[in-house]
Amino acid sequence: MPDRIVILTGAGLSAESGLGTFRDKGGIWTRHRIEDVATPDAFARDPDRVHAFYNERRAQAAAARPNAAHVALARLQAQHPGSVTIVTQNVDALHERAGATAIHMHGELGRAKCHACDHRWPAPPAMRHDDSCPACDARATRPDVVWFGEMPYHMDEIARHLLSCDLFAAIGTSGNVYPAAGFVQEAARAGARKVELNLELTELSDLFDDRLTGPASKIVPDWVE
Ligand code: BJW
Repeated sequence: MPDRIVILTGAGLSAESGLGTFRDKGGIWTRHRIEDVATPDAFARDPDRVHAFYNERRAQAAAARPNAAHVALARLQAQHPGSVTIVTQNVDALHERAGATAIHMHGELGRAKCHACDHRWPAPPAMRHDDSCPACDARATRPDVVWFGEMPYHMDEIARHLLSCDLFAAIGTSGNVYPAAGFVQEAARAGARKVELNLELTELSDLFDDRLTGPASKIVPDWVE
């Protein structure tokens, strides 16, 4: 078992928990335009529409349960304390509910953020943009998620982990969105072995040393064993 493992997870990990992916057939971005719900401009133009989109997804995520892949990753992390860093692009809390800790680079559905002062706090099940901020009282509440054009969270911490890892795994992510799509190359520069676990090959597959294809609930537990 390598000393330092970084695992990047994406929407495919939670697909079998019933949460839709973004770019697969029937995915979220085939039903909603990114420009309408996932940019700062969309929020400025029509905050009610953006909140309706995220309130629905928050309810779906609350009803979902971790699947065998989340459980296997939590077990791996528990068996190797301090060695396994999970970086997730997912805004659900399924890693935590399986017992793991994860770095949420694209934020969390379960948190709210003040557009005026950047204060962040646990989100109510249904949020409105005129809910007031507990820190500054401004009525400018938004979901604490990272939209296109915004800086993902914890980038310095993630870069440190990538620069010192021996093994990098990307699970259930299409590799369409940067900076996460560039992590495999950062891990390569660190001399890490790279493995991709996905339902199918992706545009980035050639950058990996090993490729495991199949549903996450099957291939992740098998890989962790
Ligand atoms: C299964 C499975 C099963 C299915 N088992 N597998 C060039 C041109 C123009 C713009 C850019 C550019 N290069 C970079 C940019 C900027 C932009 C970007 O990347 N655009 C691209 C479209 C090109 N990026 C940004 O704006 C980011 N910020 C930024 O870059 O700041 C500057 C910066 C630079 C460098 C360092 C630091 C900062 C922000 C991106 C924010 C993305 N936000 C979203 C929404 C989050 C909130 C929400 O959830 O609503 O994040 S978009 C969406 O995509 C979400 C996801 O986290 C993200 C990635 O999607 P993911 O997880 O890969 O899902 P899918 O659906 O794409 O793929 C699912 C995969 O699962 C598939 O491969 C399936 O095969 C597989 N699968 N079922 C296993 N059962």
